[in-house]
Amino acid sequence: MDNSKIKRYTVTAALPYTNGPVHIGHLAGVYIPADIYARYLRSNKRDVKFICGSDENGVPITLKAKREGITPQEVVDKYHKIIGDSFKEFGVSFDIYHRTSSLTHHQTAADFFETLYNKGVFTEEVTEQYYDPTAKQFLADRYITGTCPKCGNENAYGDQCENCGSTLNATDLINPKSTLSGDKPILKETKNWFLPLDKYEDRLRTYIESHKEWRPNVYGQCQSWLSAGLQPRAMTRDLDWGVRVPLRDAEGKVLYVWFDAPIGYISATKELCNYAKLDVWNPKAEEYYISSYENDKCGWEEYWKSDETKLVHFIGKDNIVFHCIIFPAMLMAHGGYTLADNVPANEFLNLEGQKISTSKNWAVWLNEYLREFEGKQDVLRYVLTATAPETKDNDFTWKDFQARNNNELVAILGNFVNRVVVLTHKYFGGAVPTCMEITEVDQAVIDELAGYPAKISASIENYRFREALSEVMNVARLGNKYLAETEPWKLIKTDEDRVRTILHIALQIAANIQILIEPFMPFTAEKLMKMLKNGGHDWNDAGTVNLLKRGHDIGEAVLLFDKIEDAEIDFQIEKLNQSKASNAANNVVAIPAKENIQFDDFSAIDIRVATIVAAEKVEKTKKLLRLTVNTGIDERTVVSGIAEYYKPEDIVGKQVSMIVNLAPREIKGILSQGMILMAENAEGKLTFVAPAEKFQEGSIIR
Ligand code: B3M
Ligand code: ZN
Repeated sequence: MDNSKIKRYTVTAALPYTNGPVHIGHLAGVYIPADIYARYLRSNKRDVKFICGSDENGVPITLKAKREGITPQEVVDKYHKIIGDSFKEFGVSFDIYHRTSSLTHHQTAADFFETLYNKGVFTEEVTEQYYDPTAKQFLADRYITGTCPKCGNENAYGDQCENCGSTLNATDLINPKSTLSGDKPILKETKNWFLPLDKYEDRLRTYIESHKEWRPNVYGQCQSWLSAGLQPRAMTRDLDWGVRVPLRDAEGKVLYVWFDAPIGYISATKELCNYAKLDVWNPKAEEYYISSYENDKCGWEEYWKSDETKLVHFIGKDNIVFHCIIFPAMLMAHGGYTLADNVPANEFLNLEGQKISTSKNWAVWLNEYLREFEGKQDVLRYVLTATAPETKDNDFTWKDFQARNNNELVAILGNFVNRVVVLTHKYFGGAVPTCMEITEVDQAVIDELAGYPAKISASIENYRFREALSEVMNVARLGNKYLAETEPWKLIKTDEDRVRTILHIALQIAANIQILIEPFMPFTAEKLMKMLKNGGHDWNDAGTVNLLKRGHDIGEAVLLFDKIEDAEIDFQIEKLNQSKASNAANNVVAIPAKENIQFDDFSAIDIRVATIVAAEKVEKTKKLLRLTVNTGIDERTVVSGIAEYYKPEDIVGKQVSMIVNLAPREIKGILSQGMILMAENAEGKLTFVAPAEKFQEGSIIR
């Protein structure tokens, strides 16, 4: 897009599902990068609308409601507030945080669908879907469980088996059951409306290929979708929660959540532009649709239907196809809409080496973080930006969090600002000193400082926020280096005028940091503004050394950051370990029982109580121990794959359960004469199966 033509920006952030709180993965993946970009634009006096809201439709919300015995509206009302509050507390500066259960959204989405329908865009297809005759309802995939045809897991869902990871069609399931009534569902015909994505394939390919500047992970995923060939996709569902399909013969059907959700960006913009201040939608009410509503010129259209508008979608990588293929196809079909100029999707953030998981409570929840690290929102914003998964998945660890706070924020940024302010008060009563004679050293610092705003702008405008933030930190490093080289605390005794110049320039560096850091760490910028009493400056003022006039009184020194102690980090790590432990304890091992055997099959196995009398590692292997075991019948050698869980010296004397009539076999050159029974949990951890009390070796286990 020709940047000279851009008059305004529409910046959207993915609408979080309102079936749970948000965690650091959401912040790192979507909301902090989006906020940095929007704040930067504002600081550059650009016209920007920063749009987000709760994604309140879809099956996950109805499942949550069913599980909690409440209505979907009650679920979304609860989490819309929790999520909205979290974003506010972290300084994510949306211009509006709307919601897709609102009437404005329902009308906007229904209107959009109707426009496509009236243009004959959709194809109508009758397909067979599972229907629960007891609940009198068609069943979405997640409402059907049954036996996985691939691995036998009896709790597979209609769309996926969580045990073996297979993607399934509901009709693949063996013995399908409805989760609503528990009864066997029947296949029943139903009509849905399909968006013929295949018909937009060429236009989409032209659109995508015109954006070779997109991040490789985004561009590549789009190309692979296109080269696989696009298929028609159903844009309606047989559900009772969501935006009702505005057609006479569509009773009991709603818009597919990924059809209405991106339209949520548009309805939020309408709401923001005072499209119509209407009450929050209440599905219990009878007056479902206001039959007509004015298509007013409130300005929202400039943000969605103008080639002078730059549209940027901030999302996580699992939303790429919806924002780069399906939503653009919808906009193309509708006509008149601007297509996204960029979709800087982040990869995923892991936590202590494992995927963040809501269901396993393996996450750092924002509301908990705020409680335990009060006032430290910017520390998390800093760490999540400095380690952002911009081009590949990355890992958040509490030790790294602590190190970056203590060694970067406290030691570099906080330390520089504190020294400058303290010295200004100590030597000049808190007034900005006059800049006397400029030396070569001073000029070099002034010249280097002048180059940072453009450098940081270039990184931000290209969505490289990690790089941009490290450049901001380099300004603080420049300040520290300047003080270390000039040592004003020594010069003050002999050359007061020199110290005036040094502190004058150092204070300007601090004032520049206040401007440059604001998009990343707004709370710190606020503290700096109060400390330097430096208001009214924006990005265009950065890079100069006359932000604070001589004689200007600055405020008292306030520490920008404080050290995070080991105990605070140990507490967080322990909390995660407890999650892991409770997951393991509660996690019913989803591995299904094997095929039934006859009693005789079992009784052929001879299992005895035995005692380990010696143990050693098997050379050149990671997993194997060589055990000498007293079986009560004889002493045997057994090779066992437990070296990653047990040290040889820790298990001598341990009683175990051992199969003694297993044919001997050679393992790594050692004849292993039997098998020690081990239990393995969901995390793959092994433990011995031993008698509850000391027992005679050779006792038979039956
Ligand atoms: N609700 C977020 C998700 O997939 C999804 C984004 C909608 S943006 C229009 O977690
Ligand atoms: Zn399976």
